[in-house]
Amino acid sequence: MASIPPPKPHQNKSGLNGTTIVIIVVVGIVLILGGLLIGTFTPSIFPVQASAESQQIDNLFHILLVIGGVVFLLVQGLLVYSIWRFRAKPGETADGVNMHGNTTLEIVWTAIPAVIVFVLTILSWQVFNTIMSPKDGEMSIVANGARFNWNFEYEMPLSIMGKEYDISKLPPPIQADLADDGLITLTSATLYVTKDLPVVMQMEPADVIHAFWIPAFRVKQDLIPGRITTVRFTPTSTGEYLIECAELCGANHGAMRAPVIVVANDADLDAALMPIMQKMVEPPARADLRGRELLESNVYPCYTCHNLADLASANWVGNVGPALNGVADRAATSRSAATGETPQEYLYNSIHNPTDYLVPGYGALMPQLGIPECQVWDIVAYLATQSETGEPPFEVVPPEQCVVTGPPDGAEATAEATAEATDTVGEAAIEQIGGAPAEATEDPLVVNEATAEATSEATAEPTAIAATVAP
Ligand code: HEC
Ligand SMILES: [Cu+2]
Repeated sequence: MASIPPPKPHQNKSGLNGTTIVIIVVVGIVLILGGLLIGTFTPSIFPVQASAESQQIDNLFHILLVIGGVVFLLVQGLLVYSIWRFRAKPGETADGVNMHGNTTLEIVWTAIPAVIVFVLTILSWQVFNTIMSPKDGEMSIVANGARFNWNFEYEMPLSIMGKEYDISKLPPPIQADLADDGLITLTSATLYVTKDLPVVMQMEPADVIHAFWIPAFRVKQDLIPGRITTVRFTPTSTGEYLIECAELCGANHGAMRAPVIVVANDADLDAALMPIMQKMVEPPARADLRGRELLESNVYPCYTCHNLADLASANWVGNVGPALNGVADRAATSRSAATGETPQEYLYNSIHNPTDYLVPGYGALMPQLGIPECQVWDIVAYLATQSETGEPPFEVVPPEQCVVTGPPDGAEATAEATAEATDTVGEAAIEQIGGAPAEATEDPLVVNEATAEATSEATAEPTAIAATVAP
């Protein structure tokens, strides 16, 4: 039993001889050169650098790659060497040598990584601080993430329209928005930013955790329910890049992408945002057309969950929620029967309080998006047209504050004309009343005045038309 003597403890040689020192130095040089090679060539597979931050982050990452490369080669090298040098000889079955350890070695391999980690902490902290410190003249943008899209809110002056408006004739919600700070909040499905203009972006999700990620800017930050998170970046090259969601957030997470377009200067930014503001200050007179425009703009994530043939060209092909084809007929029959609501109440609530009533077979996936009330009514007016016949099976009567009392006949003429003309209301109205000067088509307010004049002679009883506003 006790016939096998315990293995003799291994004796450490004290001191290193000349050959060992040469080998250590040579191996060290090879490792560092290898790390530099890895650190130099790996960045060639990175995305382009399109922001000031991307340069700082890549520089830091370059250092990490060199250090990581050295450690990788050292560990893998020792592994391969040990497999070759210490493998069992044929017929050798005894245990290996019993090592009791080497205090010097342990101190060295603890101290070196500690110093490396300490230095990296300081460098990372510096880069993080530089990126997150407020910049002079930075532009403030709000980003909203919801399964499964992004939108971006800007505060812009009316002057980007490049023409004069009679503020008292603008849609009432726009007047209210202008009254506090002289700026209009507009929402875009594309993120527009200006080259060399620092951006500070504040973000909050409507539902679950998402992550805002622009690979070309090296910017990545989670959106956390109930909390506002911030990112800062300064674009440095014009062009179009991609925003992605980097947090698995549900069935259509892979589609949660949006373009970010870096324009050359302020004038280009104004020009990019102008069409969005135009839809707000010169909205179609008909609520259903405003609703359609809103849904078509893909500012809200509806299209990523719902399918709707009428908006197929605007990418309405989602299948997380029920298809909205014929939703007006359902609202008027089975849905109002199931909920005890009027069809318009049902549609309103299905958007505003989506989980109050769940369509049979579907879970509580639809978020409360906080869409302004009058916009919801515009969407309801549009959804009411989604019936078998194409005619609304019920009338949508929005509440008082979403209705503007317009001039009687002119309003109707305008509305009818708009039904035919698919583009601008103004032009159609001019055709309808006839004889307005050509340049008037440029300015909807002139059109409105012309319409009012034409109708002041008419004697038909006044009709209220819904004249609320897009975003
Ligand atoms: C994250 C996915 C998701 C998004 C985004 C979403 N919905 Fe829904 N929607 C659903 C689901 C799931 C249901 C069925 C369950 C329910 O009734 O809430 C539904 C139900 C509906 C219904 C009721 C349909 C019926 O047959 O009665 C309407 C109307 C509707 N959504 C409109 C919209 C509109 C408009 C938007 C954008 C403002 C939108 N949804 C955004 C998932 C979504
Ligand atoms: Cu997401």
